[in-house]
Amino acid sequence: MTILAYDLGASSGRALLGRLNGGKIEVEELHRFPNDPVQAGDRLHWDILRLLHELKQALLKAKHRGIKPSSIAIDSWAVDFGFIGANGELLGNPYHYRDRHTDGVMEQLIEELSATEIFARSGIQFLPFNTIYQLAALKRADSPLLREAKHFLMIPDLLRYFLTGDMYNEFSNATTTQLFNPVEGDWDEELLRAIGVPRELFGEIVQPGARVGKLRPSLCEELGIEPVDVYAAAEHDTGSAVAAVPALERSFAYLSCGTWSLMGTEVGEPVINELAQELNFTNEGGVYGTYRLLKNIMGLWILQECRRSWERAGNSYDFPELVKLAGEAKPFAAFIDPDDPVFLHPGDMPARITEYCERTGQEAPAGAGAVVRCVLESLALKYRYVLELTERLSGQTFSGLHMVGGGIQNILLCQWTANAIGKPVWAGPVEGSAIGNMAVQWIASGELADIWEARKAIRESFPVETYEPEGHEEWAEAYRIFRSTTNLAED
Ligand code: ADP
Ligand code: LRH
Repeated sequence: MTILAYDLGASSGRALLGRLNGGKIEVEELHRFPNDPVQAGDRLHWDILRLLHELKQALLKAKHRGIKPSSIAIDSWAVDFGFIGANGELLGNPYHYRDRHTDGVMEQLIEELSATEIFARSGIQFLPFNTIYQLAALKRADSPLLREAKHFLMIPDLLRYFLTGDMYNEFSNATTTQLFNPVEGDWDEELLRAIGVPRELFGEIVQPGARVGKLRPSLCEELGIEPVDVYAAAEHDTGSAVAAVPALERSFAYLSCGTWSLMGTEVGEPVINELAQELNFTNEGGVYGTYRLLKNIMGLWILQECRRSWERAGNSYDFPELVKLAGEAKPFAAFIDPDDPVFLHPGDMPARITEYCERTGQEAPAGAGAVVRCVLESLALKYRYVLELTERLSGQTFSGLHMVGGGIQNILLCQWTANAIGKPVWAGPVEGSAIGNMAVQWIASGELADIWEARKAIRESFPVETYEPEGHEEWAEAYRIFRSTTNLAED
């Protein structure tokens, strides 16, 4: 039996086939496609219909190979959404969370409601692009979309609706809106009232593993395929990635390392207290009643944008080339705080790194190798900072760090992370989100008993590379300089 997982990352989308053979998982990439946002006038959008087209291309590729998946599920990045109107059609084109229409809205809402109230109701970290601020921005701009909207669907909900014709809001992604109340277990009516968005737009919330329809007859006819069951996975990609962490113990720390770096631990209950709010940690809903106590770190996005800038200037590098150049550059020459707001929006990242260094009294890195080294070392050091906060907040001490996602192909980043945290890094699997997506499908169909059996199967099926920490003294000294240069608060 073959299953199909769609994983839409901010850097690319992919469709993977999965098979379970005697407890071993086999995964094969069926289709990979770009996921380039589109700037249209002043607005930055996702190319949602192109993504739907690519989902269909994957179904056609499977058909041409004589493969009929027994089930399908989709996961993607969090927070973004589309609206469906009275006639069942998509209204407008979903905004990209890096669009600037939310500028200043989080601050306004905090002023109106207080951060304590918002955090107590949602348990979600304050990020300026959270759905709540996107919706508030649309309301404040008197968006015609909001006036006409009848249903709110997040990106995977929306694509799933296109595939099946059925509308559901999936739980893990719903929690990332900052409009879901984990204590009450439903959409938070007070927060919705405060932003002036009608409760009626928000539908039934289904858990990862729910069967949420079948491919709709018109689609089957269009592609010449048979109907297939569609499940809800943990449709937030980070939820799926953490489901795929091949941990052996219940207490573990992870870093989901892709466009974003998401670092934290899995907990049984959301941690909603003063310290969590002060440290700006989040409690995102996970699989089978778990929550992810974690913090967003800007991640390899900075490198992706550097690469795009250099490409525009006529210098194309692939990631392995950039890693090689970084390895040859001078160590610990300059540091950035990857989470400085200047790095959030698309743009000329090398120039912003230069500005950051000048602002903080450092000599700016010159040349691609030096820039990449600065980014990767700074990320590794930021990981140490956040890992220590995770330990403090969760009251646990971790013996090492699990890394999953495309970023683990960057062996320098893995090694430097181990060096920075002074603990081993266990890296694997690369396609964490897609594999976590599959795990939920297999648990739903009864082929795997539970998440721990799934994690065991993942551990036995994919190579996990261990990176032992090296260079303790020099990394400890680098951390001290990083902390003072980036002005990061004392723990
Ligand atoms: P997302 O799911 O957010 O799209 P991925 O998990 O696919 O992200 O990770 C993408 C990142 O992985 C890229 O930004 C890049 O830094 C890193 N990466 C991908 N391939 C390689 C490679 N061959 N060598 C080093 N790094 C890589
Ligand atoms: C990672 C991710 C992350 C969110 C961000 C918007 O892909 O889903 O968990 O914070 O995208």
